[in-house]
Amino acid sequence: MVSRKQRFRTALLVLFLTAVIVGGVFGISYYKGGVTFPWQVASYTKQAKADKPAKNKAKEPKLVVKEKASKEKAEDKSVEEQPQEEPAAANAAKTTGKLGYYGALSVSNGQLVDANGKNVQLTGVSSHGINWFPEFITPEAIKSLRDNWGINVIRLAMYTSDYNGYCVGGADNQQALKNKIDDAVKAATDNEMYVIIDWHILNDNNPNQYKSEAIQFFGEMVRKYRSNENVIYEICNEPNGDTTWSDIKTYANEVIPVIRNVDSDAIILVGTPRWSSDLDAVAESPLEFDNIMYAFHFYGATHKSSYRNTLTNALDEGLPVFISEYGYVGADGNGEVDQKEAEKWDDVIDEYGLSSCIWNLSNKDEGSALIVSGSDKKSDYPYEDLTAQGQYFFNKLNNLNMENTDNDN
Ligand code: IDC
Repeated sequence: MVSRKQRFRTALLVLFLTAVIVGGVFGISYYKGGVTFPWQVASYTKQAKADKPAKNKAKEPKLVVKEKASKEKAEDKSVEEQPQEEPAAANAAKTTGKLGYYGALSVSNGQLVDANGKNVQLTGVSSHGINWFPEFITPEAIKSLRDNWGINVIRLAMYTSDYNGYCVGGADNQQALKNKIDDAVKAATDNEMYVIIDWHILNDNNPNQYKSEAIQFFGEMVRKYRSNENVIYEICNEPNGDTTWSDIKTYANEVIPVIRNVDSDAIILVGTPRWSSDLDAVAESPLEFDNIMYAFHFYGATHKSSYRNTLTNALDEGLPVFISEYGYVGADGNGEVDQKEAEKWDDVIDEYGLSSCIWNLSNKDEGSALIVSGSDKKSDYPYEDLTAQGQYFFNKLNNLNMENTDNDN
């Protein structure tokens, strides 16, 4: 028989064990956070309410950012699909290719040649005076001429005596001109182009007038650009008035050694009497330096067959000639393109593979400017912003570049 005392003890033990087991299970669960006791509900709800906006806050900006980002992307896409998204160059007139870059050049048998002795033809534009229209000679402008028109040479015309010229405008002006040249040489180099530094004498008709300035200037230039194989030095634009070839020789024989002492093989262009047109006098008594070319300039509406004969006679005699400046308009830089003469001149240039720079890259209101005077463009010119001479030149480049591209294939 089980006594009452024993039953009572057993019941107490069962109760105790149950309490231990139930308590243990709840304890562990509570510890792990898996059980919510009724007394906890109120505070949990409070906490949850407090947490929720916080969580939303943390999420919301993310969502907003995401939404914005994807919206922006959608907007980007719609812009991308529209052709005008490409900035300034979008409606620029572009030729079909680029003229070649040939590395270091030299003069051999009256021809400009590359390292393999192959004839090289440089075709490009001359600036107007960099002291006159500096805004047309920027790195962007030079790059756009290379990319859009495909030219492979740019001439930097720095007047010496006319309008803020190097020799008459003071020290600050000189520094500004040298800075302009430096930016342009760097841009030409970056874009694999040749660049001509032109000592643009004109109303100072005899180069000996500023000979010591020229010596100083070219000395400084050649020390700066001695390792630039693409830099060409033009030591006097257009001697004129009663300046003779003998005067020019005196000048050249002093200035050329200044360049040669530092850069023994740079190409040097030398202006010739009567606004760089008298090659007969030169052919009779050329300079005794290597890698020299003589400048010949023509303006088609003024200079016709007798001028062309002078040029072809000199070329036939083997004189190295560079057309460092020309126009299809009048010699005063104005008037209309003479279409018939332009074609005849171009035929000679093509036949002899001559290098040339057209005058001038500006929007001055004159026939020789390449850009119309109403245009505010300084690079990436649309075709309709080109003058008659500009359009004629652009069309010529397009044909040249097409030939160039064909030859490459
Ligand atoms: C002209 C410019 C003109 C400027 C003038 C200054 O086109 O805007 O007012 O010079 O005298 C040259 C010269 C070149 C001339 C050009 C046209 O090298 O400087 O530019 N020309 O006259 N030789 C023949 C013609």
